[in-house]
Amino acid sequence: AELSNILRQMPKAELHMHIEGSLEPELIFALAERNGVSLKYASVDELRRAYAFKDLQSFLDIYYAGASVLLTEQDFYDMTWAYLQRAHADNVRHSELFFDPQTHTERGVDFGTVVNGIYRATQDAQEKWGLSASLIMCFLRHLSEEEAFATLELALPYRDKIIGIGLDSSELGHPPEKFARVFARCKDLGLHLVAHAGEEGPPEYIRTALDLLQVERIDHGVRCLEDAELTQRLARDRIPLTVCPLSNIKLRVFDQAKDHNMVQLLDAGLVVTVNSDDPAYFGGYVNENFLQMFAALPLGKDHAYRLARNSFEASFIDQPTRQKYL
Ligand code: ES4
Ligand code: ZN
Repeated sequence: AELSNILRQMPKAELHMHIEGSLEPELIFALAERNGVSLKYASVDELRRAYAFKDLQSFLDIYYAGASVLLTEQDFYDMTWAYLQRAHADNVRHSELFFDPQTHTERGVDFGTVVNGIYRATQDAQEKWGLSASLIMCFLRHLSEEEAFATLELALPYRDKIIGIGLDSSELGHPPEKFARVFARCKDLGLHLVAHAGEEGPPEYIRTALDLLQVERIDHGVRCLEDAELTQRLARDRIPLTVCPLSNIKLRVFDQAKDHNMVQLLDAGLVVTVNSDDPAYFGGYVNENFLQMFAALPLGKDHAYRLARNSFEASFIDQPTRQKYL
């Protein structure tokens, strides 16, 4: 079969996707209208034209502005349902969704409104397609440790709807150790742990995420190759990297698809997975990430199979279910 068809059709898991990053400009405008929220962009086209990023921060500023239209449980449902339809079309069988509660609670939106809306959409996807989806709550690293602890308190009544904890937003200047105590508390609660590290930040942040936060996966992690000892450790301990190729190009971590270090990461024996990060902002959902990487780099059928297998191995699906996919 044609490689592009294999990539599209193979069952896969998506492990690094910010649900607020799946808000398409059309839905942003529809929700703004429905909720009477005013945007500083006059039209869908004007908003889309603003999607020219020079680095992570320039993206985050627009991403938080986009999320400001989300107010009701139905808004969170509609956003999540739109993503799950796209994921299903890409043959995603399991998805682990990041959400950023602080982006919403800071605007006066109730924590339960956020979780209940997202969660109800995941239940409908399970029922309709057998697509399983679980939620990973992220702390915004530009906010304080105290604010992360307060957010964890808000989450406790919804503990059974959340499988894990992540760390996202501005990486430089906000090293993992800032959140060591709150991550330790989350570990005691039996939550899975992940963190963004080594996207714009140095390999040192990957090491401290492992040693001080005790994370099980690294989100991005592409800068690990600058440190040979760290790379060997990630390979030996089979710590997965949730790599987001189109994100890396849009945020200027790499200039072009052909410059991405995906092949070197795979050759180093790392458990690499392919993910869409913020698909509405970075030019495509998970299959588009696969297609563009495989078009630009010397990758073939065996790599496709390995990346799909890695996505299930690296997932937090319960062990018996995971075994079915491996
Ligand atoms: C993010 Cl690409 C990326 N990095 C860090 N934080 C984020 N939140 C949403 N997308
Ligand atoms: Zn991310």
